[in-house]
Amino acid sequence: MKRKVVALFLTACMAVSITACGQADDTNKDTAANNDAAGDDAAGDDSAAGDDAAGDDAAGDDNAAGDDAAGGMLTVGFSQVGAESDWRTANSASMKETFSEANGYNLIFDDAQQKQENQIAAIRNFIQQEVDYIVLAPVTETGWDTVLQEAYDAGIPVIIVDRMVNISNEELYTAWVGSNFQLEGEKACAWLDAYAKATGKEGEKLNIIDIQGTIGASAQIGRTAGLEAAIEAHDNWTLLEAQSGEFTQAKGQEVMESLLKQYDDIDVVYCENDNEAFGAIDAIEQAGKTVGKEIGKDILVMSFDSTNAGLTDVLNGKIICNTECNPLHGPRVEEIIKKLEAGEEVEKQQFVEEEIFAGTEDVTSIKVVGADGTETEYPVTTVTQEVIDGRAY
Ligand code: GYE
Repeated sequence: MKRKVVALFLTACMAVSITACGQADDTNKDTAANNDAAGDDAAGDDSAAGDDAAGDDAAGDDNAAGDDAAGGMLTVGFSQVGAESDWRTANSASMKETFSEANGYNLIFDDAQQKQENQIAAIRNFIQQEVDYIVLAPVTETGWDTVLQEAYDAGIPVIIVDRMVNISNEELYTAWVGSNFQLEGEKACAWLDAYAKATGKEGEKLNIIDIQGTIGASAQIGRTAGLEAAIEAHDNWTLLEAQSGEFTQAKGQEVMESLLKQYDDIDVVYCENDNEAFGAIDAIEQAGKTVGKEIGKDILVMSFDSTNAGLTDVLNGKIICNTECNPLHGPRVEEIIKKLEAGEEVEKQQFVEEEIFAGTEDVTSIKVVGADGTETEYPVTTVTQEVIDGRAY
């Protein structure tokens, strides 16, 4: 069984922890890796503006009058970013599984192929169809004011999931549920700091590469900010370069290949998701270098998400530290919708609890200092096959 992170992160707003309950997801890096690299989506549900090619929408069109009275079905329009990563595949599966017909929903699933313009078109289509709820997983934070105002004016509640929106009027969405991405970055860097100390390499110079996520996405903004703060705090840590790998394996590999030609003294590659890490590892090995655990000798690969394939690479010694990002948002969004249906108040923002995994036993826990100066301790789980088998994604 997996250990739950005990620490609860509190922001000025509030924090709610929700226990993940999920479904098995057996995607692996080979399937997810190549999906969005060329902008084409293997999942097949790449319909523009909500014509639910995934086949999981029985009632999208016959709900024009918002008639959830008919059979008590609720119509939910979900604008998904794309299918760029294993995380995203698990997230889509969670939403589809939760918002099934058997559970009383008509889900209109729209895959935007990582393009905001497709998401805006999908939301307009949902408004036209008079769906009961709009769920948006925004590709980037900015650019949502106009379309969310349109949804608001149409009286359709909008629930934001995963990444955040940055809008002038917070009233334009009803609730958000997702991860604290900056905390994820801070945890990863606290681990690296503790690992250097634990292995007697505290004062050694560390040359770091940041393979960033999609620029402007909350997951990129937070994880990059976590690293930048740690670099500021360590005189011996140098950021050689930060470049986007777009959260895909293909782009992660491409970026790493070019950086390996530029730098021959890379110590750490901080990949902002698992799929980028898979690509970076391939590039490093193809260049005749070794990924591993020894500072000063190997290239240490760090990652985020902790998907099944990501943790398998931790177990294999390829990724040294993997900070979890939990994609199982379906049940969380459903809980929000159920409360709204019952006329109950919902939290405006809900952060999910997450773990941190490592491929060594050198660091058993890390401490992160919050903005208010309080220190929180998080346990580090050493990855075993049992740990991997006990996880849902
Ligand atoms: O880490 C990455 C995905 O927004 C949290 O998006 C999500 C990120 C996740 O493509 O794998």
